Amino acid sequence: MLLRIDHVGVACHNLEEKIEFYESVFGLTVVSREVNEEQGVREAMLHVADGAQGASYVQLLEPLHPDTAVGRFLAKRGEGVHHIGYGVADVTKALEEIGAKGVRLIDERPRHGSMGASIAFLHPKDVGGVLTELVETSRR
Ligand code: V0V
Ligand code: CO
Repeated sequence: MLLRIDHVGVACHNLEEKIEFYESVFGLTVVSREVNEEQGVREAMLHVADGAQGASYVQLLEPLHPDTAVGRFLAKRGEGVHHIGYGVADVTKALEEIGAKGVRLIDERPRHGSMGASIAFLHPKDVGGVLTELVETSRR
């Protein structure tokens, strides 16, 4: 069901500073920057690699307000890995299958994600403490 790691989401206080860090230390390149009001984030995707099943990225996330998912995470835990995003062929189908196994779905239906993807989150409490995102990419 999981095709690849699409992205690792990293929570940070200052997006521009973290982009500079990833560019200068790892030589990564920003391929997309978006504000996603629904998710409460300003985010950037940095391309890491291309694989047979598609590309993988680091997603840097800055909260739009303290009272958002990433804002609360930063206040509680500080900067660091926030979620893992796995590529799936069909996010609606994956949600059905995973939900049927008793895993709590944060999103019952797909939401708008970075670069035109359809995304949905699974509750970290049911995934061993890992906030897990399913990503159906619009890139083919
Ligand atoms: C919270 N918890 C986490 C966590 N965030 N555990 C692991 N990883 C995380 N990132 C734990 C937290 O420590 C609490 O456990 C418990 O879950 C409830 O958290 P809370 O402090 O009450 O925080 P809430 O109200 O923010 O709820 C947590 C959830 C929320 C996961 C339900 O953050 C959420 O709905 N996230 C999904 C949306 C999201 O994260 N969007 C931003 C990325 P204890 O302390 O009670 O044990 S947007 C994105 O990735 C996009 C657009 C994209 O990829 O394209
Ligand atoms: Co993400």
